[in-house]
Amino acid sequence: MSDIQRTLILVKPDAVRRGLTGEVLRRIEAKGYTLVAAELRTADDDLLAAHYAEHQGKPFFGALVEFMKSGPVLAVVAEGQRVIEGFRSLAGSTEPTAAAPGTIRGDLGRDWGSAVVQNLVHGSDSPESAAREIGLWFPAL
Ligand code: RTP
Ligand code: MG
Repeated sequence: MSDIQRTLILVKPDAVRRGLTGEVLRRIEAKGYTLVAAELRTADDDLLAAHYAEHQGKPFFGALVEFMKSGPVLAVVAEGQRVIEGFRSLAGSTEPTAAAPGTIRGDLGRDWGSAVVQNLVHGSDSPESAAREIGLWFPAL
């Protein structure tokens, strides 16, 4: 059954700083997904509070926002059959030390001893999240 989706991907500030933007885009394209939009920008508190609304009040929330605005992120919309699940699979599990080799986080991430987990990429986790997040980052889409 056709289930063409869009997902919101963020190449986080740690990945941009390390020069891994091209590598992340390469993996998305090599998997066969289509890039629909991409923009390099530095997020502000309002955008991040909305993006991470589900994490407000958690102990790591402040450190997460500080990390996410510590430099530019590349916001990307990718499209394809089951791309939401597919990109989460490419990204690997949240914690880079435990993430499986072969995934973005497992191959390219590690624990740096920072206040919050730095794990290179974000990907929407459901169709509802994708619609909400694409609306936040790319209101014109
Ligand atoms: P993301 O939303 O960024 O794609 O990552 P995720 O779904 O794998 O993880 P999520 O649970 O949504 O958490 C969002 C981001 O918050 C940071 N985090 N730190 N215990 C911690 O220190 C902790 N838990 C989460 C990570 O940067 C995670 O990606
Ligand atoms: Mg998440």
